[in-house]
Amino acid sequence: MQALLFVLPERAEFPILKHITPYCDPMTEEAEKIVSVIGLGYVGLPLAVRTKQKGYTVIGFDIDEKKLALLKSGNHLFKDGFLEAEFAKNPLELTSDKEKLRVADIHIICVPTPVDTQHHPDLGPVIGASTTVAKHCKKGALVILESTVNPYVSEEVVRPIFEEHGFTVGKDIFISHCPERINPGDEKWNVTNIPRVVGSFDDTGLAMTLAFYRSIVDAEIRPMKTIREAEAVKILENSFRNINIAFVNEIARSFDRLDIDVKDVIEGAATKPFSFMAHYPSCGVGGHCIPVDPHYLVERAKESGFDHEFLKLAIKTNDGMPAYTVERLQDALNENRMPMKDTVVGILGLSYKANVSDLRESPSFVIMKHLKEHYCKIETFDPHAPEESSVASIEALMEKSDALILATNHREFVTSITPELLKKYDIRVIVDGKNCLNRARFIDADIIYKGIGR
Ligand code: SAJ
Repeated sequence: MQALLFVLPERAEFPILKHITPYCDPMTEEAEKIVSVIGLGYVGLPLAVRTKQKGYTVIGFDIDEKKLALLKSGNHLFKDGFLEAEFAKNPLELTSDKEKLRVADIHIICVPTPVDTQHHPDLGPVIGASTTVAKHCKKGALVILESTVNPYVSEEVVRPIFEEHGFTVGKDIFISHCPERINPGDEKWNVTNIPRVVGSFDDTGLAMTLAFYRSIVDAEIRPMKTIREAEAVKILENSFRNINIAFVNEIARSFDRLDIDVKDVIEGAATKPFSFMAHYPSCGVGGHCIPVDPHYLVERAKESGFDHEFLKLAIKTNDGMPAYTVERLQDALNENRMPMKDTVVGILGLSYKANVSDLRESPSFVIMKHLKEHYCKIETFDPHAPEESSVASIEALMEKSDALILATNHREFVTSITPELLKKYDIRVIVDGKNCLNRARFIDADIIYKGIGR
């Protein structure tokens, strides 16, 4: 069992921390640590397993009984190398019983933070989980929010919930923020080795949180001066990615008119070993992070009287890529003297990114909306989402399709979508929404190939 000693952060920028004792655990120094993880999704489950692996007693809490039943049967829905290796070896106490949370010394909230149809942040899950913990946690406990939120949520939303339940932050409850950084499908970076940032309302909470993450993560755990800074780090890193993708999406649309292959140019620019970071154009930006997180900042900044014009333009640029992909199809069909109306378009890929089964905010569905507006007929196949596919294989899709849009660069498609296969099914038009195919081979085979920026 892991005994947790709290040590002061080494960083000089925190002189104030030097004035508190080297040991600041308001509980007992040698106390065993019981950790609850609230929300067992792609963030919470690996965190719970890693925490168990490092010797803690872990309570895995979720409100989804179906998910709990799946986990209790030894299965999960996440493509995560660490989970594949460690899930079975580190059994968790899995429950939806809130009473079981009372024994925990540390509660970690890992619930979704989606946006609604108006792109307003939906903090319902965060409020629900915080209220559950506030109603069922002991005095002296540490509460860590990992869900991605905009600056001020911890102080304007989470903290008041605990105060309304009789807690005094910094005295008998400690609240911190450690934004999650899980990258689904990433075989290299996972919960064990991704550096983290931590912010808290007070020095004790900061020291406790640093000590916990330093006991489970083999990477830098960086203390931030305030909890707002920690919230802002995650929003900044994902907004950075959003605007850089938007930039290359705009470049791609320009290069399509200039007959320049944007993928070659980006790879050329990437030979510069400094001051350049490659991002790639595509049929759209999906997932639960990149298209979503920037809205948190835009909406909160608006309340403070600041309008993120540049960030909003980037979001708008990315949101326009599915429609642009359909325009590329229309150009290709025109070249082949085919109408859009009643043409059967085969969509290769429903997931929002390669080699995962996650459909959230996937551009594929926006592409389909636009195709329907042009009275196209649609067939779909995604090997990672067979239940949502209209056919059961690539060949079945080819059989039914007059033209193709590759919307997700799953490894299965990169290897098997060839000019020979299209010829076999008499398909002469393909739009490569992820620029992942060999353009020259298709053109040499007299197939009308359109990429995004190539
Ligand atoms: N995409 C592009 N061009 C790019 C990169 C991505 O169009 O150059 C598209 C993808 O196809 C996808 C969407 O953007 O539809 C998001 O892709 P992503 O690779 O950013 O994947 P996510 O959404 O899983 O982002 C996660 C994020 N991790 C966390 O929020 C903890 C993000 O911060 C990471 O930077 C990202 O993984 C990553 O680097 O892979």
